[in-house]
Amino acid sequence: MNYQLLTFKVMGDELGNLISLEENRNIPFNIKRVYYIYGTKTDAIRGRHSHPKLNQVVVCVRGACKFLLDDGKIKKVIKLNSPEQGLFIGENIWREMSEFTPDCVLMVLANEFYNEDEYIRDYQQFKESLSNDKKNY
Ligand code: T46
Repeated sequence: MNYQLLTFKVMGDELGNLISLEENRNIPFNIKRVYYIYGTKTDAIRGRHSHPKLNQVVVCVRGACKFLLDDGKIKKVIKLNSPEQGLFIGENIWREMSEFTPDCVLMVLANEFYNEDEYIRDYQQFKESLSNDKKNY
């Protein structure tokens, strides 16, 4: 499946901790956009879409939540609860985020600007897009 859990280097000293994120170094793409998600209701389910042409790294800088990742064949649940880790999500992965703690803050780095036309928000369409992809090879 096109995802990876990245572990970042922490610069820690007696004052606290600092983590630096740099494009094409510890973030595996050019960074065009950063957004963050916070104040999510604890019973909310966000996401429920895929991206045919977007790479992202999600960092849970505070609190915790769960990511369900689905490539059409395999489903994987990942708990994010550390600012020292980043979840890389590549192309063609259906994602659903849930079980947000009240203090959860997700910071997301993306390799493209926001484009609503690039979202697939219907699961059946997501499955069809995967078989269309295969036909193109
Ligand atoms: C993803 C997961 C992890 C913008 O105007 N600009 C932006 O850059 C983004 C990301 C969203 N929006 C607007 C579109 C909607 O009106 O903000 C609203 C909420 O977006 P959405 O419902 O897509 O949020 P999530 O939490 O379901 O999904 C987001 C990202 O959209 C998505 O790419 O992978 O976080």
